[in-house]
Amino acid sequence: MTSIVDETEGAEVRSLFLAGPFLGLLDPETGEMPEQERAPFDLLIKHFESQGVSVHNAHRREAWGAALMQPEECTRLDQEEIRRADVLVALPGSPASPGTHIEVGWASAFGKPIVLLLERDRDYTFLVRGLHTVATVEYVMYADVAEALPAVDRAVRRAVARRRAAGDGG
Ligand code: 5HM
Repeated sequence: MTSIVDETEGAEVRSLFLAGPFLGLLDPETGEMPEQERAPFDLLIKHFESQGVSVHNAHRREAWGAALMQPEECTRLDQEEIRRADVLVALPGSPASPGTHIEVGWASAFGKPIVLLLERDRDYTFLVRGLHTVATVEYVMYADVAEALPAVDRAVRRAVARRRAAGDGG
């Protein structure tokens, strides 16, 4: 009898931290993220929450720029939430989001599983491209975030399962 091994067995995900470019996307006139820049975050948040996953996202927390926190407030909060999360899902951004790169660094140092969403035909820094050599990383290459959702789900489950199989879920 053939047994089928489910590579995502044990990949229950209760919480995730969604990171991505923020300050660089604010409209200088309004101080808020324009609708089209919010869209991928909004979509991902709704998608994960519809599956019962608790999502921590600073863009939404800070009302898309309308309630921007001070550096002294958001830094500790973000680090605590990443420490608490089962997985970090990040859009490193191209051009690179400085804050997101710090968050990805924290997550890898904490041993968290990481899913990196990389837009096709864009440039990403060497340490993002090579992060899988030192951390549990799944990459999703996308042209359109909505179309990539099934691939994102698979990547999240795979990253979490791989990390747990390695003996540390964080
Ligand atoms: O450098 P940038 O703004 O692109 O950094 C974005 C990341 O830093 C987000 O993933 C968010 O979690 C965090 N951040 C935050 O929590 C950033 C800013 C502004 O830089 C903020 N709150 N006000």
